[in-house]
This record gives sequence, C-alpha cells and structure tokens, in this order.
Amino acid sequence: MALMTDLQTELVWSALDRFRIELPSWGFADTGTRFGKFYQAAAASTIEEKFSDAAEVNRVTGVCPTLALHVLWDFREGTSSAAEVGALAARYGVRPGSINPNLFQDQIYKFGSLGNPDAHVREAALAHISDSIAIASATESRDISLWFADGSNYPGTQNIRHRKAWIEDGLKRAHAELASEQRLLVEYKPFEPAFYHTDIADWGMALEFARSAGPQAKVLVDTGHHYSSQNIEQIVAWLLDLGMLGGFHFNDRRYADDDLTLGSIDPYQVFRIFHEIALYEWDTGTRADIAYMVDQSHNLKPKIEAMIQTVTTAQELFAKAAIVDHGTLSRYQKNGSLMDAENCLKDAFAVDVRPMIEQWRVSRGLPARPLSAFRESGYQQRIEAKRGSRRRETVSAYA
Ligand code: PSV
Ligand code: MN
Repeated sequence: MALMTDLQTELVWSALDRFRIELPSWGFADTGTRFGKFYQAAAASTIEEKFSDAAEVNRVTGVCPTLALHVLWDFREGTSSAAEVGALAARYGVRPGSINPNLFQDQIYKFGSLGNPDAHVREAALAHISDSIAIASATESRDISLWFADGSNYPGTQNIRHRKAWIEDGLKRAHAELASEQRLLVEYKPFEPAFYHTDIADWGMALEFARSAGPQAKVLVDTGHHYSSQNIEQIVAWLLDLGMLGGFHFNDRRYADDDLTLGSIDPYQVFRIFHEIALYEWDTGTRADIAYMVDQSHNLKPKIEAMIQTVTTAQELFAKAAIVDHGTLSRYQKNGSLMDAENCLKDAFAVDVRPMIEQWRVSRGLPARPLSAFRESGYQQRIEAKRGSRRRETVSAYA
C-alpha cells in the first residue's frame, strides 16, 4: 500500500505539473439572469480589473497563466487595444489567452451571424472574425474560439440547409486567414438563445464544420452545452480518437447552460471526462493537445473565490484520473470483469488526492490552500472598497 501511495503521488505530481487552465475575463464581471442581476462590490468592470483578478487566482493556484478575452467586452472601441492588453499582461503576469469574437450581441445579429440570410450581415460577421484573428496575432494568442448564437425560434422561419452552407463558407474563409500556429475552435450548444433550431447544435455539427473549414479547426466542448444525461465523456473519447478535440469550456450544470462552478453538481462526470483523456494518452503513448478553459459566470458566489474553487476542483479531478490503473483496467475490460473494471475506476475517484496536491503546491512554492491564501491576502476587501462605490448600473460584462 505504501508503494502504491508513492506511485500515486508521483502520478498526481506529474499530472499537476502539466495541467494548466485558462480563466475567462467575463467570469470576474457582474452577470445575472434575464430576471436581473445581483451586483457584487468586487466585480471587475475594466479589462485591467479582470487581469488583476485573474493574476490573483494565478498567484494562489499557480496554474492559470492565461486569460480568455471576449472581443466586444474587452476590446471595446477606444477603451483597449492589443498594445494595452500586452502592457496589462506584462504588468500582471498573466498572458492573453483565447480570443472570443462576439457574434451575438450586435443588433444586426437578430437572425444570426454567419448563418444570417442577409449577405451583408454575413460579411459583417466575417469581418469581425477577421478582426479577432488580427487581435489574436497581436496578442500572440493561439486560439480563436467561435460560438454562434445562430438559429431560429419557430419552425419554417429559416432554411436550415442554406444556413449550414453559409456558415460552412464563412468558416472556410476565416480559416484561410489563420497564421500557421493559430487554431479555430468551433463550439456547439443545443439551444439558447435560439429555441427551435440552433445552427451548431451538437458535437457532430461542430465536427463537420471544423473538418470542412480546414486542418487548424477543432471542436470545443463546453461541458454545459449538452442535454441532460448526455454522455459527454463518450463525445470526448470520439473527438480524441478523430484528432479533433481542441479544448474545453468547463463549468457545471443542472438544468441548462447554468455556468455553475466546476464539479458542483456532478464531479464524477468531470472525472470521467479526464479519465477518457488519460486513457487515450496511456493507450496511444501521446499527449493530447487540449486547451483547458473555464467558462463560468454564475452570479451568487464571490467571483474570485468561485474561480479558485473551480480551478482547485479541476486539479483534484484531473489528479484522480491520473491515478487510474490503466493496465489493470484494460485487463478487466478484456476479460469482461464488469464489477472489477467499474470498481477500478471508482477506486481512483475515491482516493483523497488533496494531501498530495497540497504537498505538490508547497514543493512548487505555492500556498498549500489557495482559497485560504486568497482570504488571508485581503485582496477581496481592498477591491470591494475600491470598486464598490461605482454606480452598479454601468457595470456589466454584457453591457
Ligand atoms: C455561450 O453560452 C458560451 O458558452 C460561449 O462560449 C460564449 O463565448 C460564452 O458562453 C460567454 O457568453
Ligand atoms: Mn462556452
């Protein structure tokens, strides 16, 4: 057992050494539901505040070196440029991460962006994607992450096949503008804001679009973008096998796209996703090239604490997946030993990896307990005092 524990510690430490997760700038800002917002005194409203908050999460966890940026929210005309972002990155020690074009908020996108029946709107959407690719080049970001709200609310109101062809064409043209090291990530979502049909509703549609766009396009799996009880780890296994898994947007959900903190509802599912990745790596002897990113914007927990909680939960579940005994598991699978195979997986899930993670943190010069370290720093109180006096109505990621 002692030997086993040593091996487990080694596996956990090596997993933690390679696990990095990107934070979303919008996860530090005030958000809400369509029924309203509950403002937080500490919520970030400027890009500098978002960098500052992300740096704080990175300071206590040590595994969040990049910040995903949403073009319209973070690069609003006249407020920030790629040069300013570069200066903020240098100042706060967090690099710009994936660049997210905004193809859903402008009034012209009422009937869609690349899938809009109006060619002028499609061109405007493409121009925005081109600008976003240029921003990504300037910020030295690898990934341009595309999510389309495109769809329709009522049967008969849109030509689904025409829209497919328009999106396909737009993605091909966008792909042609990529620099050699850049990637287009195509995200899917079954519904919301469109309620009858969504143009990229599931992983199969995203896969088809990514394949037809070109070799640098991959699929992005947002864990919140599935119907209840859908087997996400199977999707992950397939995309890995096809060489088409580009990255994740991590969050948890109970009913729809709830954007809750990771593992708050179903940690076993996140573990099973990480297990499929670890098993693929063990089977193939290769490392999967995946961008792990957080996409959460719940509105009740304090933003920075919630982000730290998600990051440490991701580390725990990633570490648990790393200690699955793959050799034994595959023997059980081959023999048809169902009970033993399932228990082999559950045994790893049951291990309390937190002490090993704490030791790893200390060995890397990080606080053993990131949340406690953050609370002790007084950062939250400082920003609440500084930011809290602002007029809250003007503060919104979605403004
Ligand atoms: C859409 O629900 C989404 O998951 C996309 O990734 C967006 O970029 C993000 O949330 C923020 O709205
Ligand atoms: Mn997402």
